[in-house]
Amino acid sequence: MKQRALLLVDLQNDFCAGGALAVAEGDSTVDVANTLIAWCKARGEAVVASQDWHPADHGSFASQHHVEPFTQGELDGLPQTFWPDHCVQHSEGAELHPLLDSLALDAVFQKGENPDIDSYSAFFDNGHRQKTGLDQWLRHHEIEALIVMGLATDYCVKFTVLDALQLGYTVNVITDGCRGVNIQPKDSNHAFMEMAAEGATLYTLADWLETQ
Ligand code: VGL
Ligand code: ZN
Repeated sequence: MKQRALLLVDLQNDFCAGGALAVAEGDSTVDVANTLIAWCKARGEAVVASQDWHPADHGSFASQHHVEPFTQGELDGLPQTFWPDHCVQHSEGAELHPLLDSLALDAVFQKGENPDIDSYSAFFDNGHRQKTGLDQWLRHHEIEALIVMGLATDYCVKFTVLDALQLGYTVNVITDGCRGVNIQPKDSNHAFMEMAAEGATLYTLADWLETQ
């Protein structure tokens, strides 16, 4: 069996109820995460997380451009959705969800620190110009397969999964551990279809636990 890790994407206060960029039912993913954490730990598998971690003047913030949140524009030559200010470094909104079993995390990889470019994927910025330490860490631990879940389905989960596939990882996505922004109502469905088309395998938590 290939060495495997659980990768929890952006389970942060700002994407949950009351947060600056709250996604519907974002909080409901935390129970799924804690179940998977316990399941992985019991098998000696690694558990890692990503954390959106922006400076207060990040270029993805609508406030920096004096436009309405959720409008489209451009940042450093790339198409960009402008977001409400969110996950500002050291703010409460940037913290991992308080009910997440954070003590179980073997490593946390921050992303989105460069104000000039957004960084949805836990592996690279949106221009694939810079890498986080995630790929190195996984290689160092000889991990070849991932279980991925988190927030938000249509942005950070999707781009993390697509990059992981491109980097050669086997990727399993736990769909009920994900929730999306859904600027367009079907964005999350389309994101799951795209992940599957590129080679990810989709499971509900129940299916995963039953079939492994
Ligand atoms: C995310 C929008 C902006 C995410 C992060 O975690 O999916 N989405 N920053
Ligand atoms: Zn962000």
